[in-house]
Amino acid sequence: MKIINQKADHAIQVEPDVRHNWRTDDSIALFELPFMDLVHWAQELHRRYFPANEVQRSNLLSVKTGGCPEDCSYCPQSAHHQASVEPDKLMDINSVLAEARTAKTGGATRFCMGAAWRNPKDRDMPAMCQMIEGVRSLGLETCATLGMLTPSQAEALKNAGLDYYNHNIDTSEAFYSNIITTRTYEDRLDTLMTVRQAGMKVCAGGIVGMGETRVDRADMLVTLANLKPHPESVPINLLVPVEGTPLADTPDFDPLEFVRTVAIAKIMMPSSVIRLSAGREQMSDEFQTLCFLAGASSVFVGPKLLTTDNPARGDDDALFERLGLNGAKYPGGS
Ligand code: SAM
Ligand code: DTB
Ligand code: SF4
Repeated sequence: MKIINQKADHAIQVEPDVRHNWRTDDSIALFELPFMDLVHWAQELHRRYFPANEVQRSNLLSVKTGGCPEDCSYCPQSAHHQASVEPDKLMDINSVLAEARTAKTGGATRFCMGAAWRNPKDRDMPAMCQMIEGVRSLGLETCATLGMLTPSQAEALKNAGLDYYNHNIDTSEAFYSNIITTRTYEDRLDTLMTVRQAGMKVCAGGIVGMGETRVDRADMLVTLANLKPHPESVPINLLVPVEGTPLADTPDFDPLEFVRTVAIAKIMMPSSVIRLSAGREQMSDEFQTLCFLAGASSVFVGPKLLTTDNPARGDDDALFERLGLNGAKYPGGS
């Protein structure tokens, strides 16, 4: 076993790269590594599995907004909170497809449809399946995040051509009840298993900066990294504090600790795509760049996430150009 952490007593197993026997101690030892060693290791692993200078772009659309019966304390769409999101009904298919066309023109390769549901009702399924079929026929990969699923709903989505299903564990099991009380951690893991059994790719991650401890972040990553197989896609969200939600006044999170979390997600799940998800609007270009260096290789593009702001397309294009990402020519300096 190669010892990576020279300062700590705990030796970190480094081979094989992809494994499912992570312990909290391992994850904490990673958090304690010198920043440069950690980011260097994450970047090295990233390059073993993915092209070095490519960042995949997904586009999010809220197809059913607000009025959600769940009480997730970070979420402006919960009916339990007083955020200014107006509840809306399920969008019609033509409007969804118009958004998908715009997303494709803007360079997105995947289109993710989100709904503020605890779970879809069976009567919503035909419309959802039509949307998925329509988006797929435009040549985009499809993703949906609709809450908990029954096995037959998962199968219907798979048959409609859904490539990815997003369902986050959000935080550690220990911290979870501080954030959500209307469904359990176990419910979340069950949904992930249902998605996997239906043969779809799994997108599962969490949120950083909700007042959790480093041990909670370490534990959240252990839970994700011990899923077998690993989720193909792992979104790491920085909390977007929204007025009217219980987490509105949460203090700003340390950017370097966020970058560490991204790097550790990459080290623990090197063959998975780590997505730098919510929170980019609050980040500087330099902060985002450090996340890419730490192995994040996907972002949400377009001016809105579900209900909150995301960087304008032009700003993202300019950053991609400055970094020479996705074949952009590195511009001459002025
Ligand atoms: N209702 C479905 C569910 O919760 O599974 C799907 C949509 S829900 C908005 C998708 C994910 O967005 C949540 O699990 C959470 O990780 C993330 N999210 C929601 N609000 C957020 C916020 N204010 N900041 C960061 N991430 C957020
Ligand atoms: C994920 O992990 N983050 C995205 C997506 N999956 C669905 C959602 C972020 C939502 C941020 C708050 C909002 O815009 O309402
Ligand atoms: Fe509802 Fe999803 Fe928001 Fe929770 S995160 S309140 S389930 S929309």
